[in-house]
Amino acid sequence: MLIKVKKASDAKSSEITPHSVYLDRRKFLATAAIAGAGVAFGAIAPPAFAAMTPQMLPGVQKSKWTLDSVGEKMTDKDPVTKYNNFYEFGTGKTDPYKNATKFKTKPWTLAIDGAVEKPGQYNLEDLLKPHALEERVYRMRCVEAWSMVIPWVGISLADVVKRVGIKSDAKYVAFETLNDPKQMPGVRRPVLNWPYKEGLRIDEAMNPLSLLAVGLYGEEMPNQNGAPIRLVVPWKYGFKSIKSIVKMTFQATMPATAWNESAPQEYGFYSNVNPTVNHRRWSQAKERRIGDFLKRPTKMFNGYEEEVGQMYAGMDLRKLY
Ligand SMILES: Nc1nc2c(c(=O)[nH]1)N[C@H]1C(S)=C(S)[C@@H](COP(=O)(O)O)O[C@H]1N2
Ligand SMILES: [Mo]
Repeated sequence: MLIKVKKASDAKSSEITPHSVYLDRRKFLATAAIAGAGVAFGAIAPPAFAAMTPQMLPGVQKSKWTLDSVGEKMTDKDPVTKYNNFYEFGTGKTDPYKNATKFKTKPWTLAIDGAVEKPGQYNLEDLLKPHALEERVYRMRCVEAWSMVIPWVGISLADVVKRVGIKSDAKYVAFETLNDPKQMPGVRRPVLNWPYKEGLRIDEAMNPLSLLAVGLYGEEMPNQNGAPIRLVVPWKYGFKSIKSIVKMTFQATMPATAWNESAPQEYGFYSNVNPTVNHRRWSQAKERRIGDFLKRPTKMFNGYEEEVGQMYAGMDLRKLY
């Protein structure tokens, strides 16, 4: 469970960082109980914020990551789209759903630069056109110890990397989110060192699990989930899965990440889900699947050890957290 060191009212705004924001325990339990009882999550958001009818994505193919392969229940679409972390639109869990309704994501330009054969300002639609979209059902685990099972739609990050052709000194890839104070009320305050930044080692980026997602539940990505394109790396804590990406830079050095800059002793570069390494302020041994009442044990690499474990062989994951 989250442990708050101080009351929110005690903290200066400069100290309020996303994962240390106060989460009222009773409110959280009540929400979990409501979800457990099968009552729509929509009850917590006024109908005025109801999004426009979502667009179905055409030609989505099945992948090997199906609901059967996960072997668990899918999380209802309501909590997936109404209980979010997207600090650019506010630090409350329902803020992104409420504040991102007018976010403009078309047209969208993705800059790809650094150690690549074909750098450029790519129009997102053109970049995606040659690739078939596939559905992948992944378990997602937030560092705040809640989790969900989400049917993403997207393409392998590796496919995009191969298309732009990386050079031999591309050891890492850095990602950046849009930083637009006009559209994103959250970036008007220095909650994080904007723009939101993330990074992967190049072998992590090339791992077949790494997904550039453009939708969920067969539909276009809702703004609050990181439209029009966001990363999904399900063996890492949720904050690695950076939303609304405008830039990918291939480079020789380990990229700075927003969370590491904000609290280096709590958030490292790797951030692999690891039940044996606690967060500085709470245990990571268990998680609450949204919709369940009881917690369940967290699995090493969020249950994806077979697919990703080899990349970390010989590394001290206590130090390289
Ligand atoms: N740009 C950006 N990306 C972000 C975040 C954010 O605040 N800003 N929050 C992260 C965190 S902490 C989590 S748990 C996931 C949540 O993704 P979801 O809302 O689609 O479940 O997004 C991640 N990506
Ligand atoms: Mo998270």
